[in-house]
Amino acid sequence: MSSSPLAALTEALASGAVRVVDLTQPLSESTPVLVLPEPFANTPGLTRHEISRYDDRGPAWAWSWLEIGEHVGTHFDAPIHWITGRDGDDVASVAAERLVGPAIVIDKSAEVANDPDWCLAVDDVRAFESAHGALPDGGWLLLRTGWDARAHDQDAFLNADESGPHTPGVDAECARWLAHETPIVGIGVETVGTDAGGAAAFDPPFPVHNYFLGAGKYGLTQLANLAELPPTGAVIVVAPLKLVDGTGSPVRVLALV
Ligand code: 23J
Ligand code: MN
Repeated sequence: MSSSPLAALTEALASGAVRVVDLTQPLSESTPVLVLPEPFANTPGLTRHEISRYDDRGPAWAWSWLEIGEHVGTHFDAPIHWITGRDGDDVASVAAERLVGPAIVIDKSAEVANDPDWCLAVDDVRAFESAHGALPDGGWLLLRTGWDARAHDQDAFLNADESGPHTPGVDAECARWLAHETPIVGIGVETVGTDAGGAAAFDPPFPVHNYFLGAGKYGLTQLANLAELPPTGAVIVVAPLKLVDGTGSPVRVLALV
């Protein structure tokens, strides 16, 4: 028998009783990026600049330097990303304890298959709580929508037409309630941003960003493999770069299941 919780975890990892699920999408030059409408500025995706490749510039080594936006691919939104959180934490200031915690998964992929503009409402979360228990203190709400299946294709991922992008998210009242009246520390989604594609027209605009970051909470985007997680009981490890004054960062997110 194990004498400590971490020894028990080590044994469980070795035996396969606990598995590690990678919730991170691959990061490459073809990773989809957010496109905001005029007149807003947009982020570049990833560009790699080669320094050497086992050649004259470095005979025994290969390395590159990166050009990339803070908010590209599977990434973390820090409070200072939004004006409502401007006096809050930058990425480097986020306490490590806030980056490891319980995750609950609300699966609305069937609803989203019928309506790409579908948004999570307070009643959906209440129904989840009735079935599975209260949202966990210090935890993360992960919204499964099936949108990860589109993550290899920018056009399918953004799903835009004449009226703008059509991707699922969270309605304004639910965003306010989750941020201000529940003990979770963050929300994670499979889409390009934590807000729905139509959220520029919500009141307030981009309510997940507005309320979560304003409350000192966090966002995670472009998650993968949420289908492998149970509704409750997983633990996630969220590891953004410790980027000083960063508003966000590409992140590796791992789940223990
Ligand atoms: C800036 C403005 C609007 C949005 C976003 C960024 C993001 O989704 C992001 O990556 O934080 S919606
Ligand atoms: Mn972001």
